[in-house]
Amino acid sequence: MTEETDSTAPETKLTRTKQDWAREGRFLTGRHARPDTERLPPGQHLVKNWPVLDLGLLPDVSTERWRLTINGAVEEPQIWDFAKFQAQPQGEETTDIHCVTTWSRYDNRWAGVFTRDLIAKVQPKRDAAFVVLSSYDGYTTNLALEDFAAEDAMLVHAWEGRPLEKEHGGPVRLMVPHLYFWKSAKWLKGIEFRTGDQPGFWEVRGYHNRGDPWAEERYSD
Ligand SMILES: Nc1nc2c(c(=O)[nH]1)N[C@H]1C(S)=C(S)[C@@H](COP(=O)(O)O)O[C@H]1N2
Ligand SMILES: [Mo]
Repeated sequence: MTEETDSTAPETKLTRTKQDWAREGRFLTGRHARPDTERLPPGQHLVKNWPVLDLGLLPDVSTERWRLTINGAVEEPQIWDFAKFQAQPQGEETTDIHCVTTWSRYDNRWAGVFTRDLIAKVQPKRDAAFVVLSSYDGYTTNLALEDFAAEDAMLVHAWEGRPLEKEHGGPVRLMVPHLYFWKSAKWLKGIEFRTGDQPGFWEVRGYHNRGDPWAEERYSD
């Protein structure tokens, strides 16, 4: 098992359990569906509440201390404090979320900055093809730039008209609704644009590199 990307993230009992599930192929139905015909992806069930799932550390990042570094293969690297983040073009979106542990939650109303606006600002270099997100709890996750740039993907600071709760990644988290929710890093600290891919915390522990819920890309083979 390679662990070069997450030296600061801890191994907990839940981490080990989820890693076992990945090895066993837990929850796999073997069914494929299309997002335009089936709103609920295969093997998922709906929840009304919003579960909290993370490594079990709750980093204490106030809006005063929060900084977001955007760097790597970009023309205009940024370091944003919360005021600078709030000064970016703001948008709203209502999306469904799908966790690999099989819960889905419909109609979450978010406010924040669309990744496409962030991308326009930093101007990725021509050969940038991936991003790696890093978080204040030591978590990391990777996405193809194309997935990160999805039309409805955002850096969110509010949910249902209220500031995003700390348990759910406040002050600012990623929200990429077309992929399993482990790609949506909470307590976002860094976005590195890269020419090469670099699997993150779950991706090196047996989770799929992309994580499309409708194709049931839960685990790597
Ligand atoms: N920083 C960080 N982000 C994270 C995680 C984490 O452990 N740390 N867990 C991921 C997983 S596995 C899921 S399912 C979602 C859960 O988000 P929620 O707790 O707001 O439901 O956050 C994702 N983002
Ligand atoms: Mo998850």
